[in-house]
Amino acid sequence: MKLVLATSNKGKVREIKELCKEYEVISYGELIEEFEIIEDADSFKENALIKARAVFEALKDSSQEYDKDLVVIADDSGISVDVLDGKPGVYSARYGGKNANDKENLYKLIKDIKAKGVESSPAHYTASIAIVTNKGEYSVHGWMYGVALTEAIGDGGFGYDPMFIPLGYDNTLGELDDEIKKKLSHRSKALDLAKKIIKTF
Ligand code: ITT
Repeated sequence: MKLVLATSNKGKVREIKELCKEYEVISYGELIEEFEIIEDADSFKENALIKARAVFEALKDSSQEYDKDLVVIADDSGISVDVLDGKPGVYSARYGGKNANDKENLYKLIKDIKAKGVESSPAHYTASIAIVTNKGEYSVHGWMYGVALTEAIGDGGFGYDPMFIPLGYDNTLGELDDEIKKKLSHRSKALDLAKKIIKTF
């Protein structure tokens, strides 16, 4: 079965391909030209559904790519920091400004935690995975808890990983092996649940 990913985030594509080796996984940009999707909901769940629906409809419109068993998957995710009352949360991708890149978002978050007068704060990642098919729509979630630091260490992973230490470890996801993140991550937990649904198709 082919799974089409409704994302243009290369870090997510790499991780989801790694985590779903039993399926043929392709990003929608390999099928049609990528387009802007406005994620204006206030929950991870709704934003993931917006992305999956938009790509499902776009593939349906581009008749040559459409088949009735099409399965589109979207991931909406982010980091929530306790000392910032859960920010940036659903705004994680735009925390450093509308067109901010991963590094700008990361350093803005470090600056804001420092401004609270602390060196670290409990934090967690959330991932909502939406699945859109002809048979219906489905949503699942996964979480990873840990500590957000006021420094970036290591260059593994992507996004906020260099400032995040998962619970039970002493190093950031920027330093830890990819295999460790694979076992612990919000994305892998949500995908484990998504696979239980996909298996029934
Ligand atoms: P798509 O919407 O195209 O999927 P995006 O990057 O805009 O790509 P989101 O709206 O879901 O994706 O934003 C997620 C943000 O949270 C983004 O800034 C990521 O870098 C960050 N993020 C999500 N999962 C992460 C992870 O596993 N490690 C580090 N940062 C992560």
